[in-house]
Amino acid sequence: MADYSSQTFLNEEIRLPHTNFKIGVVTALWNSEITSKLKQGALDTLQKAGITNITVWDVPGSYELIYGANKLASEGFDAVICLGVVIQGETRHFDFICDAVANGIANVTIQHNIPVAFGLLTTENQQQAVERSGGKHGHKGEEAAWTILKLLERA
Ligand code: DLZ
Repeated sequence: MADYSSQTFLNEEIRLPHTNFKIGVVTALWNSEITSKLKQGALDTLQKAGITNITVWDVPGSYELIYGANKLASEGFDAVICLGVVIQGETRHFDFICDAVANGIANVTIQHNIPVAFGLLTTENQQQAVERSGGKHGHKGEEAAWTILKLLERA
């Protein structure tokens, strides 16, 4: 069975056809102490791969990632990385946001036929988010960027 643990999978070599891709990194400002780490990890990963044409766009909350991704996709970007953190609260807001973002981003990737990364942490608490933004459960910002690079091998 394939090993999907972060390390094994992220070490796989990326062979891009070129490095002139125009990539958008859209990041939610809600929970910015964590989303800023996700963004930095994504940017570092893209830069290590030689990508220089990167547009960074901070949007208010994760719900707005849908608009951000759709706007950049309609402007001709080759790929978009969406980053956000939604922490479960006492109301059903969590479910509505997570469902909307998952469906919204899926629609963008299908309608514009470009890779769009779903770098959305959906956690029960802040600690779980910390552990996934450079802690013991890896770095989901780096993974989101790696995912995009892997898909751009076929672009
Ligand atoms: C309103 C809201 C809440 C309660 N929680 C979060 C969250 O945990 N993470 C996040 O990124 N955004 C949250 N938001 C804001 C919404 O994503 C959105 O910005 C507002 O509902 C306005 O459209």
